[in-house]
Amino acid sequence: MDLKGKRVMVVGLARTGSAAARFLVEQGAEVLVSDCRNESELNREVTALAGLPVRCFLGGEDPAWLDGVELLIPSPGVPPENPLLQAAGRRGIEILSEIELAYRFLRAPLVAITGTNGKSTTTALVGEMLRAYGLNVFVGGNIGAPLIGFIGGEWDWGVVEVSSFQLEWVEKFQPRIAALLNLTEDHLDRYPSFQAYCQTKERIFSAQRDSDVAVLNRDDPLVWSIRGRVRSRVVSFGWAAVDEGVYATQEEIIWRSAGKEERFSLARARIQGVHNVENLMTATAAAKAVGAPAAAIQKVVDDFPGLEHRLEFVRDKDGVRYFNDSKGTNVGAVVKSLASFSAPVLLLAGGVDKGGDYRPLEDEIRRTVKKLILFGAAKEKIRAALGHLTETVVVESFEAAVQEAYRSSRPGDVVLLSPACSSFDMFQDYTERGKRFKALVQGL
Ligand code: UMA
Repeated sequence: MDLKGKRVMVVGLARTGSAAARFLVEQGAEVLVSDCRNESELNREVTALAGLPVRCFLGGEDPAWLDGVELLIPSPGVPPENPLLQAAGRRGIEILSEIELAYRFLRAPLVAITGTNGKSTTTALVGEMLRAYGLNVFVGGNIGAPLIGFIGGEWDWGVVEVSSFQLEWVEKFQPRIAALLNLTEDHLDRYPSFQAYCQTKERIFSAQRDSDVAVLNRDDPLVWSIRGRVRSRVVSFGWAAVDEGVYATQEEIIWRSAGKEERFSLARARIQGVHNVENLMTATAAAKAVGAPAAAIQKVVDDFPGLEHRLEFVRDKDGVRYFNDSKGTNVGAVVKSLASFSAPVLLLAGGVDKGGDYRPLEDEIRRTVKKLILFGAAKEKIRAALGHLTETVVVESFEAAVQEAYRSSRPGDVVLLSPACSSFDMFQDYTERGKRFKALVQGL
């Protein structure tokens, strides 16, 4: 793909847009960047581009900015209804996601991981397994580091977390190994239906060929139904024993292929919970498809400490354990997080509602939540859906939620921030929310 002299517009000037603009300048493109926020809100990002031949169009979305543009690169957070994307579509301007653009220039083969939940943990696990194998590996994508930033490196493999947003504008993106963990409701504020969201996720497999591998979850009917539609070789994982693929018991993960078998003990694993065994099964399937030896996989099963903001233990204060699960931004994630506890839980939830249904939480709330503490824009909607199931309070601020949990907890309880919502009403993103929670908890 030759970008020299091509007029390219990048839409959105945050992590993805900044990295894409830099890369396009290096390639000799004529680079335009737009963002609906104005210059005062984007001070840091604009300053970082100072000195580069980039023209910025800020504080709106005017289709006239597209005159002469031949290629448009939307940031993942920019929805298809965005006026610039709509106008570009009408004018026949090519639109490619940043992962598609990056893919065309990266020389390393890719392991790509998607799913509603567990994808960051699984991506990190695969990266660690391949490093333990001795490979030179990068780990990027939706996990926080745009793929485009890794172009030019001498990588043996890349491990990429991929979101549905990033899959909206892919064409040739062809991971050598692609995994789909699970599909539950998420981002229904962006997609017209759950089916549309699932179809977008499935695009991770669309350019694969028969020499590639698709890792699919046998226990998730929607994911498993994809097996008939992929061209690649299917490697499956799930809880029931199989002769080909990966399965697990409470004690170990078992990998079987063409009469060979390897067993990985879970006895020393630091990450706990049913969902983490599923993440480990996926990671094992992917790492074995790359060729990692058993010792490299077992080392990571034993040592991996878990990710920040994902069921992260914060502290024990007066016999009450506090956990930061700020990355629990959808109902399915919170169901799995609650399932990890047997102690009474005080659950802090709320933020921006994503248009889904809160009722899948009912059973876990009845089983383990002794108090529901609700904050943010969605608090009344969640109270209406779940408030009758346990003691429920609505508070006016995030700080008040932590104080309420502190006052109402008793030794042996768990205080869990697992919001089931996105954070944008109060925070820049879930990481800022998680860090604020940890600071408040440390201050108790
Ligand atoms: N903007 C516009 N017009 C719009 C919408 C947004 O100009 O219509 C501008 C905003 O003003 C802002 C910029 O676009 O300046 C934001 O772009 P972005 O939201 O894509 O932000 P990035 O920092 O580039 O982060 C993106 C991913 N964000 C989203 O998908 C929302 C990050 O995933 C990812 O880590 C990063 O690229 C690197 O690949 C975050 C996320 O929340 C973690 N992902 C969702 C999830 O995991 O559920 C999908």
